[in-house]
Amino acid sequence: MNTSNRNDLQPKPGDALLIVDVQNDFLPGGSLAVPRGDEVVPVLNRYLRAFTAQNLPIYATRDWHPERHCSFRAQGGIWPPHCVAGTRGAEFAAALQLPSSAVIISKATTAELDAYSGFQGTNLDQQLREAKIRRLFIGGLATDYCVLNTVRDALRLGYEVFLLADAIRAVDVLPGKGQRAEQEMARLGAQRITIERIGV
Ligand code: VGL
Ligand code: ZN
Repeated sequence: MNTSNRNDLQPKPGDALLIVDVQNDFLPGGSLAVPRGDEVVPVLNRYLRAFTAQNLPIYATRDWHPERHCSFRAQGGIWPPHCVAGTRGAEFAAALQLPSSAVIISKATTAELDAYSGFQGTNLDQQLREAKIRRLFIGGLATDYCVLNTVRDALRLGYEVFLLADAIRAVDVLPGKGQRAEQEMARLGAQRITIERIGV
């Protein structure tokens, strides 16, 4: 570990934490379980504490599908049914310590459209602009789908992006997909960090 970097990235005004889809269906035991997806929760709780301690805003996206969503196999999609709005599987992980002030962004809420990015079909960009956010600290599930697409859009929209490398996990339907997604995000300009940089 590069200890010279320890503590050099204290979150400051203009920063926000963006947590992607840490929902029961993406955790072990869920209908679209991400291997070791539960491991992101305690790490994200540390990022959450760092941001709440500085009174900085927290955004949490959630996959929030109707019952017969186009991404489900029965509708010709590639996924088992998951994150159906209002079900237990769509709830945030119980152990994730989201403050009541967290802004929840629901996505892919209509039957005909899928959205892997938290910016797609939502007002997330508008809300971040109104809150004068310029740097986004992004972690959650899954590295190779919703994290990748959210990071890609964030960079395209001009945000500085820190990818929380210790708080992401991949579905990895094909081996190596998670690693390739991480390489792609770095190539596009996302900066990989771990919790030590934040100093908590
Ligand atoms: C996701 C597959 C299907 C994700 C959402 O949150 O990464 N993956 N829907
Ligand atoms: Zn989905």
